[in-house]
Amino acid sequence: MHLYDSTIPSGNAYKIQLLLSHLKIPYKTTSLNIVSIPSESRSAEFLVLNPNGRIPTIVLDDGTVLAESNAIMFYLAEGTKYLPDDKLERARVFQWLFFEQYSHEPYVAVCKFRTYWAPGGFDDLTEREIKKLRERGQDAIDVMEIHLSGREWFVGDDYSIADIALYVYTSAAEAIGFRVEGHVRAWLERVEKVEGWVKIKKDPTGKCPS
Ligand SMILES: N[C@@H](CCC(=O)N[C@@H](CS)C(=O)NCC(=O)O)C(=O)O
Repeated sequence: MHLYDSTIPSGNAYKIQLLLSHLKIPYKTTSLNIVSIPSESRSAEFLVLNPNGRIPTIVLDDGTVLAESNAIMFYLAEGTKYLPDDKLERARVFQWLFFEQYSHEPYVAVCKFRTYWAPGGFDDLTEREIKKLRERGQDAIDVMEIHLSGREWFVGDDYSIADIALYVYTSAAEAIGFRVEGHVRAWLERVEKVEGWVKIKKDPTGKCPS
C-alpha cells in the first residue's frame, strides 16, 4: 500500500497513519508539499490519482486508488475491531465521521493550518470570519464534551475509527486556543494509551510544536 500524505503533519493523513499502526499494516509514503503555491497535491500527475487534489490518498497494491480520510479508514477498518459489526453501531460510527467532516474539521483543522503554516495566517479573513471559525470549532468540541460524559468512547464500549477521526485535530486544539474540558481531555489521554498509538509526525518546518 502507498499513502500520499504531506510534508507538514496533516491530521487527515494522521488518521490513516494511526489506523495502519494499530492494524500493523506496512506501507510506503510519498509526502507532498501542500504549502507550496501551487500545492504539490495539485500537480497534473497527482490529479490523475485524486482529481480533488488533496491528501490523504492511498493506492493499494493492485493500483486501486482511494481518497477522503474517513472513507479510507472505513475501508481499512472493515472486518477489524476498529469498526463494529452491529448495524446501529456502524451507523453511529458514520454519525461521528460525518460530524467530524462537517462540524469539526472545517473549523479546528482550518485554524490549525492557518495558525502554523498558511502564508499570511488569518490575514485574509475578516474579524467576523475568524470569529465564526473559532465559535464553530469550539461548538464541535463542546458537543464532544457532552457526548463523552459517562462514556469512554464515541460509539459503544470500544475504541473505533470514530475516535480516531475526532482525536487527530482535537489533540491539537488547545495549543491553538480552543477550550478543552475534562471529559475530552480524559478521552484524549485514553486514546494515547491504545495499543499501537503513534504520535503525529514531526513538523519539518518547526512551526508546529507537537
Ligand atoms: N475531506 C478530506 C480533506 C482533505 C484535505 O483537506 N487535505 C488537505 C491536507 S489536511 C490537503 O490536501 N490540502 C492541500 C490542498 O488542498 O491543496 C479528507 O478528509 O481527506
